[in-house]
Amino acid sequence: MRNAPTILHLDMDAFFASVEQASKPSLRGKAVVVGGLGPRGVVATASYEARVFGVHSAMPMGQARRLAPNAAYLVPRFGLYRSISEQVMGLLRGLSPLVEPLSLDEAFVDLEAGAVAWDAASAQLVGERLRADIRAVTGLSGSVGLAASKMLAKIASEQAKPDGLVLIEPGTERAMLGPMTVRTLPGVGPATGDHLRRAGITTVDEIAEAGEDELVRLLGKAHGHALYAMALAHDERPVVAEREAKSVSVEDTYDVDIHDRLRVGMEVQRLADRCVRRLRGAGLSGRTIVLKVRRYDFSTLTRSETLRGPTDDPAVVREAAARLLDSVDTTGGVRLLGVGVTGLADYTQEDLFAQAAAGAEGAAGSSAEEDVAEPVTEQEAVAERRWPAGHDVRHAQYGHGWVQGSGLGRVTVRFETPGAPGPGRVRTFRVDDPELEPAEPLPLVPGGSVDGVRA
Ligand code: DCP
Ligand code: MG
Repeated sequence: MRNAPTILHLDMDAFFASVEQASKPSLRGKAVVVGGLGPRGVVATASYEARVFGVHSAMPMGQARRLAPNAAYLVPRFGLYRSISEQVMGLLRGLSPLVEPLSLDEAFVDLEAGAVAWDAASAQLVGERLRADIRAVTGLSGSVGLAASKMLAKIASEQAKPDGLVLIEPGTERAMLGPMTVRTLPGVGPATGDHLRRAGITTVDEIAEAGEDELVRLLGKAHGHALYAMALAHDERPVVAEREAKSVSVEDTYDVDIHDRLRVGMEVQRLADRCVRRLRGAGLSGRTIVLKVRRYDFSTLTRSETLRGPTDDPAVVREAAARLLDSVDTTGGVRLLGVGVTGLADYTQEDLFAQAAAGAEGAAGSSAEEDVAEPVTEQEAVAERRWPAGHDVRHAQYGHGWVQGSGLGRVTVRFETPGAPGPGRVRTFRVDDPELEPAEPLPLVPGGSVDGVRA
């Protein structure tokens, strides 16, 4: 491990919700929940004001509404989030060639490789300047962690939240980690935490005391070893800019089309196992499971499901692939099948046991995008699709605004734009008002660009 805190981890604060607050002046300082608004919708994220009520990511939307009935409920605008993410990642790439994005709002940066920092003082300066630049370019706040390893940099940014910076001085890592709960370590979620607690292990120090053999006995070889090393603050993983493999996949073409549904199912299970062997062989795990089916007439379909966190568990991949297959019509026969895993990470971030359990119940969570709005009546459905809550509109007379809500043939719009000093006026229209039309998002910062934005 290096001896200077020159690995930086950035994580934007309440990312989707902060973007919505920045673009809608009336929502600043308010409880905002972004996610799927249909009956099976889940929370993608909640503003810090909404978190006070207990609302958090991955919670069913109905529960969020019970906890925070007065919050603003908005449908995600992924195009806008992606374009802001690109601005942020651009700033990071200005610091170093070694930038490793983990998601839209999170990345590691190796500052030493960029020759912008070599010790604690220079790293701290770079981190503070980065936070200021992010605010200037996007209008948003991000939290920064600085440490000598990826694991600790990520723990530091978590401690820095919201809107802060934490630097862990090399040499102080073990003393700092020791009294912390095991849940601080990557890969330890509620279920793994429970499992360890039943064995009398609740703190990081207790993992170190239990010893490696005991950890392996409790959690299996791969995860036992990994967790023990992390408890000792050993983490040599380098920041990697471009993953060699963006996905791991396997496929088979059949000489004779397979007609038997059972046989198709068995082939998919076999491919899932092979895919996981490759994944594990490369020391990777991934978040999105992809099924590919080429039918007798050469029509090719891909279906994917995104889990809450990366997995390398064969049972989870097999179950996801089977669920995906359920949605594909194979009458007529198939000539090719494939299973792949994308969204790769080099360790399993989410709770290992919980994920297997969720997978088994079929609750692994499809992406929020798919869960958006499933309203009751045909007419309502059309209105909801055309006027999703939170999306931008333009009115011929009143200008740019966003949908506050729709129903019963009406759509309510608040006319306000990102730079405005205060909340804008609200007006209600018929859903088929010819003067009202969907619009593209505006830049969050005056003069900023939202090139290529498709919300
Ligand atoms: N996200 C999601 N579903 C989840 C978790 C996150 O769709 N289960 C999305 C919404 C978040 C974004 O990814 O805004 C970033 O995830 P984070 O875990 O970093 O959460 P936030 O940025 O929202 O909050 P924090 O301030 O805790 O980082
Ligand atoms: Mg974040």
